[in-house]
Amino acid sequence: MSFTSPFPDVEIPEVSVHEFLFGTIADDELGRTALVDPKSGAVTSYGELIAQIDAVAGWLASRGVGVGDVVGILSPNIPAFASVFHGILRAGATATTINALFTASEIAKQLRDSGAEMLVTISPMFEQAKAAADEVGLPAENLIVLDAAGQADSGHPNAADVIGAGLPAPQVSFDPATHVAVLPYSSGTTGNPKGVALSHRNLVANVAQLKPLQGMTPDDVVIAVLPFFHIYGMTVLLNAALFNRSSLVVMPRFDLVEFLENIQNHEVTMAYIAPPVAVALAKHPIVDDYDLSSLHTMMSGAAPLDDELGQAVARRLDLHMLQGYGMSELSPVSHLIPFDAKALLGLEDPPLSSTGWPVPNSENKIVDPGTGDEVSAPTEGLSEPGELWVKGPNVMLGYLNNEQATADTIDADGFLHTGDLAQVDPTGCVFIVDRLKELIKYKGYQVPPAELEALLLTHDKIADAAVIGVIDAESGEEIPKAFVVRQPDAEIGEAEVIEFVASKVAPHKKVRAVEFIEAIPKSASGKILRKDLRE
Ligand code: 4UU
Repeated sequence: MSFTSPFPDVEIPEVSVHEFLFGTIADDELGRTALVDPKSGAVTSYGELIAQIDAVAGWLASRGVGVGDVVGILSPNIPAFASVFHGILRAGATATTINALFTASEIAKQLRDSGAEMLVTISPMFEQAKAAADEVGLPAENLIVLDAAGQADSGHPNAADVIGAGLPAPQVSFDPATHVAVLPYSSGTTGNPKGVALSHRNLVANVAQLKPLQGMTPDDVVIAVLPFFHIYGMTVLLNAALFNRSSLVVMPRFDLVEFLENIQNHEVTMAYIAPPVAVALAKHPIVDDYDLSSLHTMMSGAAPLDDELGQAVARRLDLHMLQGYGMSELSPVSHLIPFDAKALLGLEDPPLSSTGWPVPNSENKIVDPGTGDEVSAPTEGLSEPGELWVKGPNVMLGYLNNEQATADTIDADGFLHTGDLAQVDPTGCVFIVDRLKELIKYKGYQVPPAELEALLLTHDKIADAAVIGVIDAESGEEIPKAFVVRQPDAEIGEAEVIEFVASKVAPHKKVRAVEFIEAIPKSASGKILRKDLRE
């Protein structure tokens, strides 16, 4: 079946991200709070943020960075992330956002693949950043360490150099429909992580598509604990909240006590989370010690939310719980339970096991992966399951320098094949029921099996290996599990395999279970038969 969004189309202006977010800002909005740093209490107003963005863009331009250049950002959520990220886009350059937990070699891989000539980081990440910069040959003046004061002789520029100089933003021109604004990395349906080329139009479109569904207003205070470097935080927190003139309470990492304190102390009204946070909120006794009554809406995404769990959070915190579905390649949001289904669609809220309806200006198909035929529309209950295909202005331009992977993912009619299995009800509400693709998600973060398999094969006691996602019996969460074939006569146990991988990759990519087998099941063409492993 093929169906369109039940929401009216929205207008998507043909402008840059900067023009879209700030081009029409009113004088009386400049004094409003854009960003709060709860640790220091520092507040950045919209006016200050815009001035900082201009300064970053001006400094980059003075260094010859503009259209066609790529700048990496390696940082957890801090207020300056917003100025640097939007400064890069304002200068006409492309931002590649790097997972703040990455090891030096993972960082270097992304810098090299994206062609980044500059890297912006902060001092707690200096060691990895420097090692990666050295590995790809970036000179000291191209590694910016924002909070490194008094390091004049290190040769690394800092925030005072970059923002303090107050250089005027350059005039740049590019086509928002085709110019790459950001390059987050995703492994997509198969293989290694690839640069996801998202245009200015993609990012503008997704904020515009979300606008009528999110219900975010200038009175909202939004807690920004999901990382800005991942597409969920980038669009739904950073861009959408700034567009709506809301305030962001910026947290560098998740800590339950700090999360609860910040909600209470800053009277946070909206929270965007991934399912592991919902588990803590539903179960931890300490939650009762805080006044969280300011919260009116919470939305979960990035991995499946259990219906019971979602309802338990809604009851305990007395808030409206919603779910969204997205993918880096979709800028990312393609489906959402809106904040007011009754007013927008005349419908009751669907169960929290659903991810809601296609966002405005988009079209979906549900296709049987075996036959390639569209499944039939249900008259009642749910349709047969099939692969979810999405078409709309938020579909990426393609994977960077990878025409084959792009062609395998976006078909000739413009539909992006998500690799997720979905069912749909008669109103067009979508339920994600399984994942067809290789991708594993650990706490909402991507774990690309191909990368771990390649790493395992470098161990001299391992003859062959395959990695799949399994549900951990204790936590109920998906974890990466390795199937390992030992070299003849080699002795290697579970602990050694786990430690080996852990020493080389970011913590979320750790293998968390190991099973030794005689041979990895493979097809005639040599593809790992993941279904057989699962069974
Ligand atoms: C079951 O995780 C993301 C984006 C998530 C997102 C963003 C904004 C969710 C809601 C929102 O409003 O992107 P990626 O690229 O890291 O991972 C994409 C994959 C999907 O293909 C799917 O397998 O993450 C999984 N996924 C989900 N699965 C994402 N959201 C969901 C969900 N239920 N709600």
